[in-house]
Amino acid sequence: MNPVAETTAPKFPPLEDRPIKNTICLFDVDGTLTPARLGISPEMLATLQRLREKVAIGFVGGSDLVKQQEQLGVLTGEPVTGMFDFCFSENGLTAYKMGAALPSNSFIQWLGEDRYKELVRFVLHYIADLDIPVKRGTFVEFRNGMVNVSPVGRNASTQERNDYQKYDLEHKVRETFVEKLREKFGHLGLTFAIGGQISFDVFPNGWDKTYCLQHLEKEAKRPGGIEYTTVHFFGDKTSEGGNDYEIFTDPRTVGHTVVGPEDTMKQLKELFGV
Ligand code: M1P
Repeated sequence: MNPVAETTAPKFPPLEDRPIKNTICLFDVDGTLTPARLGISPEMLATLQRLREKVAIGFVGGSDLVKQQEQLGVLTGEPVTGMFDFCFSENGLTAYKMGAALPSNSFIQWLGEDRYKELVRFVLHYIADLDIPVKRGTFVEFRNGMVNVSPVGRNASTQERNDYQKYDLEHKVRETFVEKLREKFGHLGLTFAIGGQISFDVFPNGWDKTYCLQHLEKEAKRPGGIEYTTVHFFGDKTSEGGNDYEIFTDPRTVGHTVVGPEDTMKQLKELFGV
């Protein structure tokens, strides 16, 4: 299913007619709406549909739209851009509002080819020299808005991911790697964020999840646009160093820490009765 395919007629009230019109709920994806890298559950889907009757909803994830489509659209096959009012892939560098694309940005444009090559050369040498129990493939994933680096490789199976995560926690592989990168490349204005199970993300300072908030600010300035005076954010990696930390602590949001999708649903029930 093409995630940007035209969506069917809206089943939800237009944004300006939502009962709690100036409120939006933004969700991290992995560990918040879905188990890490897995699909959304029918219960979560139904909860989001009930919530969307009341407030605007959006997701903000580090992965690209194709991966979010796989995870969030798995049950219905519906384009994910039709399932949420706002879709912020790659932290909002690729963004959609009501199924229509908003202006995008890119990492390589910002960094330039030469500095990018220097970074990748260092990363691949470092991984080649790492002695860890298992290595698979795709150690560097080049994305529109960031580079994702994984010592075990993104081709690891679910079991290999879980095993690596345990190993990493004990041996601080990613933590040490990131410290080295900060020393060597910190002057370029890059952020290194450990978010998921097996990797970390590298992107320009400020291109964390707070990046997506500028789309909401632009929406408020648009003639007839809605000003979201309350922006709830739900995420599972909200501690310092986690990839939800910046948006969670941003003064423009009301942050909620969740321990997994079940907890997200529990908190939504308490807050909005859905
Ligand atoms: O959303 C959290 C992270 O999810 C994935 O991480 P991992 O593969 O390590 O579990 C990646 O998509 C990463 O970019 C993202 O930050």
